[in-house]
Amino acid sequence: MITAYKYLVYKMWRMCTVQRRRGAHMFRHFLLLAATVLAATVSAPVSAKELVVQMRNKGAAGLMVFEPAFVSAAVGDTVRFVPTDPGHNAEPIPGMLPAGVALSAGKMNQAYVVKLTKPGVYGFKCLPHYGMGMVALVKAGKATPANLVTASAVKTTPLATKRLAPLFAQAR
Ligand SMILES: [Cu+2]
Repeated sequence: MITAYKYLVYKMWRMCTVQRRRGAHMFRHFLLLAATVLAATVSAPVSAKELVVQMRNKGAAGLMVFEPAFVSAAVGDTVRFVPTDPGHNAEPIPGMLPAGVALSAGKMNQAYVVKLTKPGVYGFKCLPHYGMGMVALVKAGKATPANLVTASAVKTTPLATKRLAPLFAQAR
């Protein structure tokens, strides 16, 4: 009888120990998971995106187009102009960049990558087809661009002006 009682106590104690160990084990797992999630949240800020604009001979808007012609991005994002069709380049339209931003011109038939370092609107043209209205507008940041008024006042070719109007309207 005493032996049986002892055995029962021992058994209960064992069960408690196992439960406690399991509990500690689970708790450690939980801590590790929590730490991992926290680390991922803290060390990985909203990752910067790369937005692609194609340079094409023909698109939905007609002949000689950047597609899409309007890009809404975040500061820190990158825009990559890719030469889908040959015979194009991308370069900034003078007077259509945020204050303090200077960009070189892209080369013919080559990808042109622009990092959006400041908020505002960035206007681009294809040099050979500027007269045909091959232009693109990039907006960086959510707010109404500080350089929207000055950028939209820049004199461009008649067809570029025509295509830029709805793009500036989207940038507001
Ligand atoms: Cu072109």
